[in-house]
Amino acid sequence: MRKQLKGTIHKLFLFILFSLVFHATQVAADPAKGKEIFNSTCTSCHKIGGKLIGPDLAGVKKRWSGDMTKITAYVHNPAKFFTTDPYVEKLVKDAGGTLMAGQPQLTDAQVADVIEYANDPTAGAGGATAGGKGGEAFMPVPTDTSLLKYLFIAALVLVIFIFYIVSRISNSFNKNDDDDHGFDGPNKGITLQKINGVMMILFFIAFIGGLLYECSIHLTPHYLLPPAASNIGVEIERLFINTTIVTAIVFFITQFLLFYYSFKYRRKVGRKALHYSHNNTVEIIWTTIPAIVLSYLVLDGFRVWRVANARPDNHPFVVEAFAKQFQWTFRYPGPDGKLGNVDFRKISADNPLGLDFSDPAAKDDIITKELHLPDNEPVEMDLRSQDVIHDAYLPQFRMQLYAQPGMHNSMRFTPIFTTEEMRAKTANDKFDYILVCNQLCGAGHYNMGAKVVVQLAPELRKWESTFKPAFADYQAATGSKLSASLK
Ligand code: HEC
Ligand SMILES: [Cu+2]
Repeated sequence: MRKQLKGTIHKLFLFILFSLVFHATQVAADPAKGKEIFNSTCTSCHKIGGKLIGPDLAGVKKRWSGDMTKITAYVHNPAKFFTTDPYVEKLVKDAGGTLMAGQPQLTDAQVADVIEYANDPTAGAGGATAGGKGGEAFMPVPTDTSLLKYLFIAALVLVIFIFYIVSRISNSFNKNDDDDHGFDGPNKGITLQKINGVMMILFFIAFIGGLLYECSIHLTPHYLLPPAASNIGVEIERLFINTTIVTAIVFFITQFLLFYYSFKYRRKVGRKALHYSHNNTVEIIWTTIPAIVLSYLVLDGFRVWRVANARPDNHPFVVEAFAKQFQWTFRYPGPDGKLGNVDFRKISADNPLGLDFSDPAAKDDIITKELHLPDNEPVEMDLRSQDVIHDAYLPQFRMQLYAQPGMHNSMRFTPIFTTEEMRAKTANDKFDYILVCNQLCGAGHYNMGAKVVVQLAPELRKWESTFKPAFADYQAATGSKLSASLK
């Protein structure tokens, strides 16, 4: 009996202890940890103190009546709430129809940390301003879409108008079939054929005039990219310009002939079409010239393709760009010059790139939010994606390659101007190279970019040395979690 009672009391005691510990881990949300998770995982869509792709999270706890179980379930799997919870449905609607990406890799405690921080970023986080660098919109957030509506209405009016004109024209053809002004009318006065012919010429003049006007505005340094900033980029630009010149010449000649002949050979009473069946000289000319020009363009392109894809054994500077909705993260190999192994199954809030720390080469890798490249050194940029297809586009370098889930793509090029040099070239001391996503990857696509800096190798090493290895952060994070649960 006594023994039984003792056992029961023992169990009761253990139960109370467990619930206390459980409760403690529940309550002791750590906003400082939350800030880190927020910056690494949520800033691609959330900004505290403003709307980005998702809503402003400040004061979020109150909106969910402090129900952490529900918030946690939502953050883990938002889709579950979309059709059942009117509040979430409204959130989704306000976010332009985007459902939040689920974050199942976060533990309950981590969600509590991050919500604690996001709910009130000033509490316990040393008065930090929300979001830090990652929370800033890379591109300005479009807020006013009313113009689109007007464009849509204008397009609709235009379509109706075109239908109206077409029906009028076909009516007038029907009516004029036999009368004086129709198809077979007299060859004097204003005939439909003359109107059509003159309109062809007028259209051509207006069209070419508009085109030249457009070029005079947009083919100016303000809108064009600055000179190509990589060795491959210079070649690609040359290919691009050659092709543009050739096609532009052909375009002007053919368009001019199209409209001019429509005018010149408009129907006239008494004029018969000439039956002209064959001319060998003409055939030879318009076969050989395009053949030669096209062969040149293709072979030149092929040569550049081979250079761009060559893998000379010249020990390139290696960096990895990691893509996920909607941000870029970069990884440098650290002192050993070797990127460590990765495994997508190791991706977690504490290890956002999924580094495999059992590989010694991974232990000194560093993770950054800016892409720094050495000047005049061959660079190999490896690309990875966590979720969907993204596209690493470096416009000033004229380089672009897909980042695909499950694939390791890489591109090689040599930057040829430092950021400073480019600032001088563009006479713009605020100039910065950028990396942007060039594949429509979701609602936050427009915001998926990063700053790129090209600098001399010693400066770059100095910049690299300001970062702790990712492993140190990982150890600190997992270690402190361990000690927190022991407390
Ligand atoms: C891919 C973009 C994206 C990411 C990344 C993201 N969210 Fe969201 N979040 C959204 C959108 C969009 C909404 C609006 C509701 C919806 O669409 O589900 C939302 C809504 C929320 C809400 C409800 C807000 C309210 O006002 O009630 C919470 C809480 C939330 N997110 C937390 C997080 C946390 C924590 C993270 C990081 C671990 C995160 N989100 C990462 C896009 C994102
Ligand atoms: Cu993208």
